Amino acid sequence: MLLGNWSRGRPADQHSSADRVCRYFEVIRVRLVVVDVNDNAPTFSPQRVAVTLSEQTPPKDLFPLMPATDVDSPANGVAGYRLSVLASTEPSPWFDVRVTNVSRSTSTPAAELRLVLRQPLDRETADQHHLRVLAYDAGSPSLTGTLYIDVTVADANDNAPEFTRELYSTVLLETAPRGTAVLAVSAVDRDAGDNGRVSYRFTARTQAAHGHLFSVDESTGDVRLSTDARRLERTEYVLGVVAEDGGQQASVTGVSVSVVIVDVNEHAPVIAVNAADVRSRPIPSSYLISGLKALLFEAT
Ligand SMILES: [Ca+2]
Ligand SMILES: [Ca+2]
Ligand SMILES: [Ca+2]
Ligand SMILES: [Ca+2]
Repeated sequence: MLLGNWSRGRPADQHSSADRVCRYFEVIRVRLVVVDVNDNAPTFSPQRVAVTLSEQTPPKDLFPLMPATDVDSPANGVAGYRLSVLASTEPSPWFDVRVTNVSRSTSTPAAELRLVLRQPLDRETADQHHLRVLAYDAGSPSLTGTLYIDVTVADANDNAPEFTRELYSTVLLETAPRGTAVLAVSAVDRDAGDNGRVSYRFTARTQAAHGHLFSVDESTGDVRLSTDARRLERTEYVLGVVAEDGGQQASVTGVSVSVVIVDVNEHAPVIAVNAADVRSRPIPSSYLISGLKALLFEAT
């Protein structure tokens, strides 16, 4: 929009003789003022950024963003920013944007724009956050520009392995041979990569006391007999098993495994009868029955 005013030069009769040739002309000074209208929206460059943050990043100001620019006058320039979740347009519980060092002297009033973490992240809850930052100007109607932010949450070793049971127990027949699978323990770690890779071992005490009788598979958690069960001297063994993740600062969790050794009925009853007594005289059936001696025993 153009606004203007104008002014005439000196009257012709006051001009010098040299000016008389121009007597039929007048000098008009025109001052034009261009009045800005809001015909430009705020613009981000780039329009999409990717940010990777550890899930242990403390909440505070972080990650500077390039503020939007608006080539209109400050009156129609950038007025503010709004951050929302991309999918729902709702505010994000984790992120916000903050403008600092605002200056109205240029067409880019926001000197600094920062992505702000409002609360701790948890990769196991959400490993990606897709955000939208809307820059709006002060014009009427207001125009907007959009910045897309893709946040990837990097894993930290913030979970210890968890066994699927609080206590494992089983029974083992005394006839079980060496190599028999006693049972399998299992633990789950919610972290990713090495932080979530679980390995198993006996506690130092169990390894020292019973490591020659039982073994635990490092990767599967299978507990096996390392000898024939007949060579076991106790009727019950309590083994301490540890699950450990592969993080640089490993987390460990322990569990008890109870193994009870049970007898096996390997020997049939033995009946002892005095055959001579049976042949020498008639015996009532009731006597015969009462004279039988049955002995049930088991080898030890
Ligand atoms: Ca504008
Ligand atoms: Ca976590
Ligand atoms: Ca872990
Ligand atoms: Ca984690």
